[in-house]
Amino acid sequence: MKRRNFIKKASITGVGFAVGSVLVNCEEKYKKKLEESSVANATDGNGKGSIPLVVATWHVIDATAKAMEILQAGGSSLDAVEQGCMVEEADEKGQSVGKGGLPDREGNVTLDACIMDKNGNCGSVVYLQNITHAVSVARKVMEETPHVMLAGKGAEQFAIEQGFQPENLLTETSKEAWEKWKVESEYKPIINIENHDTIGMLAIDINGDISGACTTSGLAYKMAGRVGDSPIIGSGLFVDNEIGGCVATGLGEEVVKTVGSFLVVELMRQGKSPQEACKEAIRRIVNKPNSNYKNFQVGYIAVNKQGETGSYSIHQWFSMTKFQDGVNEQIQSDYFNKA
Ligand code: SD4
Repeated sequence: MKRRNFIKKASITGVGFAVGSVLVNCEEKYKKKLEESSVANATDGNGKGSIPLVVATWHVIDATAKAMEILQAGGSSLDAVEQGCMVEEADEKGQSVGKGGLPDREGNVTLDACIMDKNGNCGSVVYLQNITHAVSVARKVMEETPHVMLAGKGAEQFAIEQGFQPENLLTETSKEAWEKWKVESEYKPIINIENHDTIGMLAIDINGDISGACTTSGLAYKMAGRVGDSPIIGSGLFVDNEIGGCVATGLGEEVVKTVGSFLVVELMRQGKSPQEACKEAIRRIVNKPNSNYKNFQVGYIAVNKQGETGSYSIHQWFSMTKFQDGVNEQIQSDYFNKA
């Protein structure tokens, strides 16, 4: 097949989540994890709570534990979300974040990340290669440059200048998965469950200040050059220290089209609880004319200034990890598609 046709075909299936197989896979993988965890049912939101508090997308108790360690020692929410996300970035077994992330269809691991602080400052990197801790580079962009976002080679060069060590992010396992994908699925990519493991994290420190971060290798086998929602402030992440914060996971294109995280924070500003706000943001996606939401997943988690939390997704098996009041637990998200 000619390359042009390959791109066209692959982009249809490669950017969407193949719902049948994905949801089956989701069920197997996350059901097991959820069963193993202490699970609270989140159908009515996740209630009030105290600060400090940290929440993150999916099942990442080591990451939330690290973040809470910092918060309990009196550290800032900004340090907490950065270091919490770094735990997942460094974990080679996680094939959707940092080192070991699944590559694009040309075999390149490209990372997207962003961070936002209590003052509304933010930094972001897109299409970053060869640097494991994309979230830390995003923080450096925020703190050391007059810019908000750096991309590609420029971002990599900046990271190296800042002392980050370049390394090959394509592990043997991810390389093998990519090679298998090329052989078996050249014209019809199979969407792997690992596509769902972007980590987005929100924290409130003992001063009541909110920060957030998000980091991912994006969709596996994406087109070269593709950037998702995760590094886009307002889409993958938004924090307003007066109101609350939100992070997104799932099919980034759909999150970008609805500016999802900003929407959730604005809905909380108008009086909705984090749970109601996440639900409404999902409703905006599924209620679009001709929405093919049955074929993809999107999930949001949110916190408000009072330390209430919420999470909501299109399909079942999205979960949030929450560390609050001494309990670090995985919470199954409520979801739209109950049919
Ligand atoms: C993206 N939103 O690149 C990310 C993927 C993701 O869990 O969230 N995976 O579109």
